[in-house]
Amino acid sequence: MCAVCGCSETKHHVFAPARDARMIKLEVDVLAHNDRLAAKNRAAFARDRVLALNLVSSPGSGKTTLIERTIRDLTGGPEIAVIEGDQATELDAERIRAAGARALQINTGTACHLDAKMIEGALRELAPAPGSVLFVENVGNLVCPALFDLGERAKVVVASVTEGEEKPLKYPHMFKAAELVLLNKIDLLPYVAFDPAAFATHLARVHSGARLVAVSATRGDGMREWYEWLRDRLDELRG
Ligand SMILES: Nc1nc2c(ncn2[C@@H]2O[C@H](COP(=O)(O)OP(=O)(O)OP(=O)(O)O)[C@@H](O)[C@H]2O)c(=O)[nH]1
Ligand SMILES: [Mg+2]
Repeated sequence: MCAVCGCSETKHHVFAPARDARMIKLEVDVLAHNDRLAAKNRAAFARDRVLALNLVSSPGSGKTTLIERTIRDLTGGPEIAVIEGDQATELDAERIRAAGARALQINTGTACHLDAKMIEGALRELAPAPGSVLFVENVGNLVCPALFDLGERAKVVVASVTEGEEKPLKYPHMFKAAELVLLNKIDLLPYVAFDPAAFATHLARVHSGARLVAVSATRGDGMREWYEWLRDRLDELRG
């Protein structure tokens, strides 16, 4: 019998063994080291008045599509540069360049997230212009990128209506870390079982301070509100 819930399945509840104290210490050290580098990146962004935003999501929620549209719609506005994070390929960086912005691709190999050191190296190469917007598209993953500060001004979660409205409850760390949540692909609402009101309730439960904007990066819904949010953040930075 399962020792946890009493069901008849002996292997129903399998927990990871308690982690060795040395492993936890290593994890704390890695994060502390990352935080120190992130503070350096943050100071560099502040000095150059670069608005750095860390876009995080599960794979395929529409981060690159949203950035592509933003670049095209804001042509003539603030300069936009992009750091792309993927385990492999240059595909997203190529899409960004085709949309008209400078982009640098980081391939993380087996790693599931970008870290502050990778951003520090990328900044040397990309050198975003003073007063510009820097989008960092993180590796598609709702878990690890929540832990790693990159020095960004804010994390922006791009969720989508094809992922299920319970995601804020299942991945609370990511949604807690986000200042803004863009709920993408709302053009698909007629075709999927997704309850936007329930999503908003779940988000408010894990992070009442997060702003929620419903968008469609392909059809254009809600993009004006996203651009207003961006302009407000740029105005804050310029003082
Ligand atoms: N219907 C619809 N499809 C969308 C929307 N935004 C993105 N897509 C589609 O979703 C798929 C994934 O989009 P991407 O922009 O590549 O997603 P991503 O988050 O960058 O993906 P990864 O970088 O692999 O994590 C593509 O087929 C897009 O065309 C949207 O607003 N509506
Ligand atoms: Mg992408």
